[in-house]
Amino acid sequence: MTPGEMVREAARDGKALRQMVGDAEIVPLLMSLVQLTGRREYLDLARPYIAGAWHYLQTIPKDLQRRIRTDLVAAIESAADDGRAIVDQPAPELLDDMIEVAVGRRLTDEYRGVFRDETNFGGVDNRRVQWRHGRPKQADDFLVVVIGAGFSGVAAAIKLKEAGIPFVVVEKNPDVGGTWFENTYPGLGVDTPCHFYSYAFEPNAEWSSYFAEGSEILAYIRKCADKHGIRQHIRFNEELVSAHFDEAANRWVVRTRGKDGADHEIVCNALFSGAGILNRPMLPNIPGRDSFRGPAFHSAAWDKGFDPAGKRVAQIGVGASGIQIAPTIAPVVDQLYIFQRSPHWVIKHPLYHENVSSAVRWAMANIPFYASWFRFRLFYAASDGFHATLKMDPDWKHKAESLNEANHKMRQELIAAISLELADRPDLLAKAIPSYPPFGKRMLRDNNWFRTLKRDNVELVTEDIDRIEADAVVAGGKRYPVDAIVYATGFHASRMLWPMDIRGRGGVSLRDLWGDDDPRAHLGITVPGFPNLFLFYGPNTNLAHGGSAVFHSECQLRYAILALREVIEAGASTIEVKKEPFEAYNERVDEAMRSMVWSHGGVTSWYKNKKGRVTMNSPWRLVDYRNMTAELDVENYRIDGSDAGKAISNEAA
Ligand code: N01
Repeated sequence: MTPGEMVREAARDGKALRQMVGDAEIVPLLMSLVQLTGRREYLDLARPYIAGAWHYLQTIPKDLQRRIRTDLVAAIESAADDGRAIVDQPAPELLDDMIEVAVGRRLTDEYRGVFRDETNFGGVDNRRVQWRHGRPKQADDFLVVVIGAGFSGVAAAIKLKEAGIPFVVVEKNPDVGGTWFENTYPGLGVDTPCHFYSYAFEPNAEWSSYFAEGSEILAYIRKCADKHGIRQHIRFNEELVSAHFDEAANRWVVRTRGKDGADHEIVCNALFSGAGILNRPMLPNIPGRDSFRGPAFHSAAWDKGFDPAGKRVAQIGVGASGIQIAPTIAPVVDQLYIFQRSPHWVIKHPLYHENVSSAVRWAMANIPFYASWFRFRLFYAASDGFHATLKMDPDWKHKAESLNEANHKMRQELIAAISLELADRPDLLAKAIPSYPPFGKRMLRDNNWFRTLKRDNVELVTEDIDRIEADAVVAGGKRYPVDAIVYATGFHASRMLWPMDIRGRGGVSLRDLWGDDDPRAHLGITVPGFPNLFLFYGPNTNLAHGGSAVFHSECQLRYAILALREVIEAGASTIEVKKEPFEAYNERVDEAMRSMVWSHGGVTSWYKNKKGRVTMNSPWRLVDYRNMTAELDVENYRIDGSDAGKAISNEAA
């Protein structure tokens, strides 16, 4: 709906309008009011009471809240009555002030672009790439193969369709969703606020909670795929096995394998990888693993027929998956042994289990700009705010345990919170506090974790696992008899795109270039020698300070489509990043990473490869990465070949 349609709709039922505005969140309401009226004085009145972008960080007095709510109802009714056009974009200075009040901090100009991308004012997708002179005819003869129909692949399909570039998606599963389709473990959910962990171009007013369960996220991805009509472009149950670049033809030749074992070939111009990095389960090399006789499975391949009730279960691993599984199954199992190799930092979040009220959901759907401000506030709250505190201060005295004053303060606060939780269990306290600085490994949300550890039927085992036997896990010389084993042991993330065999110019494969675990790409997206190959969630693009992988995907996708626009409009065949900028970018990444927490010597994590290089994470703030990828740095690319008259069959699309 346009803002005009929204006000007319909202004003139709005055009683509902008053009631919902009476209960919805005050700061997004305030922003809607300022935007509808253009009156800045409300900002000045509220500014002193907003300390941050989470809603619990505002203390706007009740009488001021009443005034904002009453005036907003009046503004909506008057806009509906006089039918005047509503201005989508506030003037730049007013917008800067609004952003400052909304997030409780003055943001620099560099955030204006992110704001435009994320807020979608008036339903406009500001990341959308437009053809410069209308869609060129040669776009008909172009074909993109997208690997995977997870969050990135579905977005890629939607955006390629919108641009009118033919494509086909190859998906190994029978449905869309990627990791959200594959993971079905008990307690599955997201720990990034889902109003931000969703496409900016497809806001969802219906999220039932701030941090949705896995099934709701999967339903959202399915809904987006259906709404945009992309299912008919997806070849389900077909896995991409290999792809090689045919230099004579300037084409990618893709081989896929169906569930029936039959191989297929697709010839295409460009390859988009939405394969992700968290979908090849890693089982630990523990002696005797195969000798176990009971059910044993990875968290990402949960045995749906397994009923944990009354069983003795071993859970190996306490990462983001493990911390969701244990609290969910502990109440029903007979005994749960949790094997922890090293502790994670675990933090409480006041909204982690909170539902979104019906008034807020109504406001998102019916009050102009409300949803945009709601999203932007969450974007800021969950992203760059912490970044500066994750850099090592070279003069810091407590280098082993923290990085700088702010990080140290956070450490102390976390220890205080854990100590409170485990005050009556000093044995657990000693095992629960990590020695490395907060944020070194992925920060985990407290999902009743410490309470779970204290249960009578739960034991936290921190001795090294010696071996697995037919009916037990043996650790530190002690046998723990179990009926089932859950491996919450993570993924082969560093082995990016494995086990696919992707070969570029000269038959060189990504494995030749990257080795087993040292992936690199320009901006995490393009690789020299691999023309027209674009990676989403590629090297050094995982977000570990905060933020959302979906945000990065949308940045990468825009960049990839900008690159295709360059090739297609020029009537060329290929675009390929040059070696020098690729190397220079990776040097910049490594240089920036050296001072970030993830490089800390005391941390082991899936972010680092065997040599200790951080290959997974982005060292940048979200705003930096957005601004680096918002335009194509065309000078860093070679655009070659003429495709005139060389149309390929794109029947596959
Ligand atoms: O995997 P992990 P995950 N013996 O690699 C332990 C995303 N995600 O599936 O820390 C014993 O984090 C390992 O121990 P250690 C998110 O990005 C998000 O949990 O290496 N233990 C660790 O405890 C996340 O970061 C969400 O010492 C062994 C655990 O197994 C990523 O996915 C939910 C071992 C692995 O933890 C991966 O998370 C779930 C061995 N041989 C996942 N090998 C949400 O948004 C490994 N371990 C909520």
